[in-house]
Amino acid sequence: MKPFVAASLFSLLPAVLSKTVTYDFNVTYTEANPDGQFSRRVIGINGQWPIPTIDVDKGDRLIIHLHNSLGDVETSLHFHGLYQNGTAYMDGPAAVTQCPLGPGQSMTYDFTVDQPGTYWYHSHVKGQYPDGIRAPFIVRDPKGPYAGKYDEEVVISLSDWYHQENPVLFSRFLSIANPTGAEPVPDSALMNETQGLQFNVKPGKTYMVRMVNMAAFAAQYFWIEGHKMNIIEVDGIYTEPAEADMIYITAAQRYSFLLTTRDDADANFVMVGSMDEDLFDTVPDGLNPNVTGYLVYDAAKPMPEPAEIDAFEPFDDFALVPLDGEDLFENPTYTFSLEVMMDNLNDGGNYAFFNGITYVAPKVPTLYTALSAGNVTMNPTIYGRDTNPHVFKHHDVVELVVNNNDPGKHPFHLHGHAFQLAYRSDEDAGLYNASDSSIEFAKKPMRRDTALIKPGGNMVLRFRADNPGVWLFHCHIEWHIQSGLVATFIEAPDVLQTAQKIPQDHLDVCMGQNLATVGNAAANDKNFLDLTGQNLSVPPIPAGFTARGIVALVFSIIAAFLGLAVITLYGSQEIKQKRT
Ligand SMILES: *[C@@H]1O[C@H](CO)[C@@H](O)[C@H](O)[C@H]1NC(C)=O
Ligand SMILES: *[C@@H]1O[C@H](CO)[C@@H](O)[C@H](O)[C@H]1NC(C)=O
Ligand SMILES: *[C@@H]1O[C@H](CO)[C@@H](O)[C@H](O)[C@H]1NC(C)=O
Ligand SMILES: *[C@@H]1O[C@H](CO)[C@@H](O)[C@H](O)[C@H]1NC(C)=O
Ligand SMILES: *[C@@H]1O[C@H](CO)[C@@H](O)[C@H](O)[C@H]1NC(C)=O
Ligand SMILES: *[C@@H]1O[C@H](CO)[C@@H](O)[C@H](O)[C@H]1NC(C)=O
Ligand SMILES: *[C@@H]1O[C@H](CO)[C@@H](O)[C@H](O)[C@H]1NC(C)=O
Ligand SMILES: [Cu+2]
Repeated sequence: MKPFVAASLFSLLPAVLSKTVTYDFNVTYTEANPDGQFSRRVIGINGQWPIPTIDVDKGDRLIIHLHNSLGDVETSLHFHGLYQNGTAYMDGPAAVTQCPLGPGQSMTYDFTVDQPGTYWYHSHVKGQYPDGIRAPFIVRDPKGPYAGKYDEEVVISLSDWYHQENPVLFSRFLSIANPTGAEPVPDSALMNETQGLQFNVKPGKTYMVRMVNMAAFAAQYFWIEGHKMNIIEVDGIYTEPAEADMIYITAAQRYSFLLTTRDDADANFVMVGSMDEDLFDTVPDGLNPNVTGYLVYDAAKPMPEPAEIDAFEPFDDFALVPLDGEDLFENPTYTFSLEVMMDNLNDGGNYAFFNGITYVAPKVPTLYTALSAGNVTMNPTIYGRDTNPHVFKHHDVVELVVNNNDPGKHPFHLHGHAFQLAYRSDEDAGLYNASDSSIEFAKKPMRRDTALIKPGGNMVLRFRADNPGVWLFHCHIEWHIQSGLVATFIEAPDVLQTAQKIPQDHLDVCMGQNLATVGNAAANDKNFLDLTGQNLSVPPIPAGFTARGIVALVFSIIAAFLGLAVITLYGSQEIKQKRT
């Protein structure tokens, strides 16, 4: 589908030509079979899947008219990695910066894109994008630092794929029948939402490959046999060139690299994406973690098989240096830590927590609370206990320590910013120790919007609170969003009140569903400090019962039903416990 494009001249800047790019997106169900194994219902746009890649130039205004024709469920769009500086209400997460778009409703996203790079967009209603509503979002930069260093640009996405729809998998995942919180394992890996992708290249050319991982869950190792990748951008930030044989790209991360082709067209080469099986509690029999594509020099020649590899040794993104050479921000003015853990609540489900809080959406979108709260807007209480609110003052230098008390890997994402990854520990380093003088921060840290924390490790992120708005911080494994690994950062809400106003059509979305647009997290607009009736999580397991007890109980019930054969089977599969 061709977007409607209207050129317009900024009258004050006659030298700059910017344009308006308009899309009409009608969200509909359709059918697809991207791995060739199973045809299923997917969420598409205008009856198509994969959904369109958004393609704009830096400086363009983007207008998306979104209509929800799903009939039974809500939707929304989030533009992953865009700062939405001055337009916080266009960020998209439901119950955070807008009400969810109900069946039959319409709304418009309208903002200027003033940052170059490789992004993606997806629904930010819990659990929805794995069912298909996800695509790259490219912001070209004809005057950028690497312009002229390559002949062509090309997008390649990676993703994972489930044969079952998310609501079905989710009800099994977060239930007493799954006390260890084992995440559903994808059925296959995809490249550009398909398998066997052919990328036609010419010899002796340089391509800028923009790679996006749009997975629900799986990180992938990626490599191209016989070729090197020269990394120049991560998550919208240009880097000094860095040569890599293999990259590791978590859900939601992006890498752009220059790929220089060989001088002859004597053979074709494989491109391999391989899902990181460490993420899976058990690897189902017959799972193929790989997706193969081809660098096609000559379509008449054979498409080769991938070679076996001994070990995955990807490039370490901590070693990247931003091209602008920005120094580590010094002297943080707001320091805090988030402790990651998983535990069972009283319904037996295995939830995810930051500092003992598992996220529950408020009754009023948090941004709307900030704008309606008058002089109590800086008080975190009004945003509700289980939105896990943290309020920053304008221009705070924020230092966020994340301690991973969980044996899993998590790709953490911050909306509204690219943070500096000041420090990242090795696996099992334990809690971050600020007084340990052997810990060295990066002097010119890589900035990105999604970073992997290692199992049992920690990391230190810094950013400046120079973008008033309400920004989520969450794990980008969709299962963990759904089980609550989300915190809400409310940045300079006092400044926000004087600078930003919610568009009427966004307010109408709430009103059309009788949802409040003012008030605290409990929708109380008379007394913002009274949170009576706020949405809260399932309560903890009563004292005397332990999570381990529940696990034991459930397994003994299963055993009683299914007999000894099952116990033997589980025992031999080596189930990784989420916690001890
Ligand atoms: C959206 O698509 C549905 C299904 O094809 C169609 O019935 C409906 O008229 C479309 N709505 C808009 C606003 O385009
Ligand atoms: C991958 O898909 C995108 C559209 O999403 C397309 O622009 C691109 O050319 C495809 N890549 C290759 C190598 O075909
Ligand atoms: C996945 O690809 C790697 C690299 O080619 C290979 O070593 C491994 O055996 C493959 N796994 C499967 C199940 O095909
Ligand atoms: C919060 O409360 C409202 C109103 O009672 C309810 O409709 C909504 O589903 C609740 N949301 C969550 C996430 O519990
Ligand atoms: C906040 O505003 C309320 C009502 O607008 C007023 O009564 C109160 O004194 C104000 N509090 C402060 C600390 O300014
Ligand atoms: C933190 O580091 C300091 C300095 O090396 C050390 O004395 C202290 O024991 C460490 N604390 C913990 C909890 O490991
Ligand atoms: C937002 O814009 C202001 C200038 O209007 C700038 O100072 C600030 O750095 C920007 N923040 C981000 C995250 O882009
Ligand atoms: Cu996670």
